[in-house]
Amino acid sequence: MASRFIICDGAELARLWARIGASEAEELFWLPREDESRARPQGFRALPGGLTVEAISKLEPKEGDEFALVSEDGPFVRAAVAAISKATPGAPILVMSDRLDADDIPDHPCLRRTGLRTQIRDDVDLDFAHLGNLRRVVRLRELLSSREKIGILLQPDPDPDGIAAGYALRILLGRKSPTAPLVSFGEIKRPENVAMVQALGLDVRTIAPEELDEFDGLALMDVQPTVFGENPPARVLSVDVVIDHHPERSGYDAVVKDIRTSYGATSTIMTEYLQASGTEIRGKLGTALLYGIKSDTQLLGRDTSPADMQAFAKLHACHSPALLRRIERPALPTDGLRALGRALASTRVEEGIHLLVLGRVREDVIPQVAELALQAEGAVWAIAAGTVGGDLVFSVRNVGYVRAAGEVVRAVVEGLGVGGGHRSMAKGIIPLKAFRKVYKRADRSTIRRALLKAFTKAIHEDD
Ligand SMILES: [Mn+2]
Repeated sequence: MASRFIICDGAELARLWARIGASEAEELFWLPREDESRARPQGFRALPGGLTVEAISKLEPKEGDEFALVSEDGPFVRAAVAAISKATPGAPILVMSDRLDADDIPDHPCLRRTGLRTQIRDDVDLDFAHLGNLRRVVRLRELLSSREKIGILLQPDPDPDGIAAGYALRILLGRKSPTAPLVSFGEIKRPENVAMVQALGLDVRTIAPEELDEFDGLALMDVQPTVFGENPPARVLSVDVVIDHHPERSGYDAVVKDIRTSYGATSTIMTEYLQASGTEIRGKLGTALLYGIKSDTQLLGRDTSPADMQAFAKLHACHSPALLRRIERPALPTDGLRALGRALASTRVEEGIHLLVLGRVREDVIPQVAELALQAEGAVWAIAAGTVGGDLVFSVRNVGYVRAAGEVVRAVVEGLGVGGGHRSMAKGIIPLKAFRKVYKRADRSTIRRALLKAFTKAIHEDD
């Protein structure tokens, strides 16, 4: 086993180390300072002859052994690094100090600098953060435990973050859906969100505001009361719980309120609650929260905080990859596959644009086909279009280093329909009526010609 030679500058630092305790691989040395007692700190040996090449050589360092220098004194560190370099060239050195300047640290090919007391400080702060979360969980449980039926209210057309956070609250309260249902004033519309609740076996009930009367407890997740229109129902202006990460609003009362605007997702707050209270995060819950964070932060891109990263890492270790795949890649219906087959039969990539027109399909097929289309050789842009109800719906993907997909789609639908998105993914909807007004017909070859022309123009507009 490789050794770690810990060399402390003076008895005070050595005693600090001794109180924390050493691991088996660590050999502890100390050099007495002139201004302090020469009494040997427990567990430490004196470095025979001081900070010299000979003294280091006597330790017989082997390949793989490491050194730590614990000191707040520049000359000490410089002398030690010089002696170690001579005795065992290139040996790894960790300098532990809170006060040294960069100038005090000599050049060395394998040296890392870290804090000393600040290391403990960070751990202590982290533990107090856990304790703060535990306190909130205790309050939540005290407040709600005696209630018969708690409504967990999400925003209208709930998104994955809200759904996951609401589900996490239910688990945290030790309840099941009959006594803590997820409810919303508007149904889930986006097909990928419908796929999420189906894969997870969750139910989000759409209710009218009057139906809130059946609950003797109300918690708002990923939303605040004044979001519900100009005149929100009175019942939501005075609630038990609000947990959210959107900008804080005024004009309502909540007994327990936890709003963290620096967080990328409410799912992150809930992950911290679960961890702090020692609640087991099983595959289904872990997957829901992971997907909630992923979708609200666009895979840890926009608006991501270190807390989101930590929660993501924690959840990644306890999610179900199979379940996540089912959410992100919902099963394709066979008629959707046939439409894809027809479109692929005559496919071509023109000037980096790969456009597939599918005809009438289920809406969730379209984004999946766009993902696939981007894999074609030479494709920089992929567009999948299909007819859903009375609309022409299309999904757009690009390789990421070109004009933002959202901007392109907004240019394409201008005056015809609605659309938008982000850097590398976007969606547009044009009512067939509006399309026919401009292009006379809405058959597949007309759609293909029209979209190709509009996209080619929009993509190159900035050049
Ligand atoms: Mn959110």
